[in-house]
Amino acid sequence: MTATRILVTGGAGFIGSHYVRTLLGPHGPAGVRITVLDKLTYAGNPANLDPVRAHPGFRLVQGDVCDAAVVDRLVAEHDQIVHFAAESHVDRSILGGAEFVRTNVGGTQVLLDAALRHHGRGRGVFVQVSTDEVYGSIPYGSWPETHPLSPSSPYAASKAAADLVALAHHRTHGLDVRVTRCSNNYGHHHFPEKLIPLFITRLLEGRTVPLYGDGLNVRDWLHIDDHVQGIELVRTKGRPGEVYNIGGGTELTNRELVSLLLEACGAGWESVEYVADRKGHDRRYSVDCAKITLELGYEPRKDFATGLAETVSWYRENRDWWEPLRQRAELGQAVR
Ligand code: NAD
Ligand code: TDX
Repeated sequence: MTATRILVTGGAGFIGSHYVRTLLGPHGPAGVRITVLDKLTYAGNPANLDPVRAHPGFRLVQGDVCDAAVVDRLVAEHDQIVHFAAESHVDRSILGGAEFVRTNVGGTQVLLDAALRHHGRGRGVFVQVSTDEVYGSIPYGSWPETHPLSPSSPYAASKAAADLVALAHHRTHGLDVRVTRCSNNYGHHHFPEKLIPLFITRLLEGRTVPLYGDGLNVRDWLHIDDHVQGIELVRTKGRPGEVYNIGGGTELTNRELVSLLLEACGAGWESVEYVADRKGHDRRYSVDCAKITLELGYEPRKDFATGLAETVSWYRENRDWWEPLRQRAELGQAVR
């Protein structure tokens, strides 16, 4: 059997590294070789890949997805692309959108150009890992994949633009592009700038946590195992040119989530500071997952209470991982 050679961009980040560890782990598919292309920005951490470093099918290349020469050489050597690399934090995009457009839109275009040259029509698979945030906010109900895009933050707008550019390469050139749009992920190795890891690490240090606005914004929290499961179904069984929502986690207001985090970390509501709201803060996200469920057999497996308890334990036991990241992670009041 010939190996499937997969180029994973952004594979040193939170979700990308979990994808790589899963595929090259004991329960991963046979015959897969993976090259990670990662710029190792503040969010990229080569230590996230330590468990697979000795795997014969693994390679890490430090490089930028906007660097056409590096991308061209790597795409030529691979059969498929799973594209995670992105600037991913909404608050940073409010401080400045340029890097988000450069990486998230420009980098995707560079990869698509190389895929056209080396894979072309009917060959290769290009999985564009996107987000539920491209749809904007929804007060009730859930978005199907056909819902018009209405992103609020510069981050979400850059992801929406990248999705459209990628899908256009399917329609125009027949490139096998498949887009996934997932809800909020949680789990271990999550950079401590996002709500769950920021709050856990601050509470473990006995500090206060900043809750934006009235704390009634709603998110659907999905464990990284289930996101990876969804991406794998799309990579291996999805259809070219299609978009697949991934979600079906646990829908909570931020206040409900914070209450669970306080309990898990042994802190009380006196540790919570209500701070000014995020600009353009989306009230609620909710994806309709009927398509991936019916077509590909997707079903989220990780129970939220178990997943959250495991996540808090991981941060308790892995201070060496997050303590050096604290300064890079905390943006302070500037973003609000
Ligand atoms: P992350 O910020 O933890 O990781 C991003 C990775 O991309 C890092 O390793 C970083 O070094 C790398 N990177 C950034 N710019 C690069 C460049 N120019 N060239 C090469 N590498 C570069 O992000 P994450 O949370 O793991 O998200 C991964 C993907 O999943 C993103 O595309 C994001 O939009 C999407 N997504 C995230 C979530 C979530 O809840 N975190 C939900 C849905 C979709
Ligand atoms: O300090 C905080 N206080 C707070 O109240 C932070 C960092 C966040 N929040 C709120 C804002 C959101 O309502 O918590 C909620 C979750 O915030 P984030 O963790 O920043 O996630 P979100 O903005 O929902 O975006 C995430 O999910 C979709 C990821 O960061 C994106 O990359 C992904 O596409």
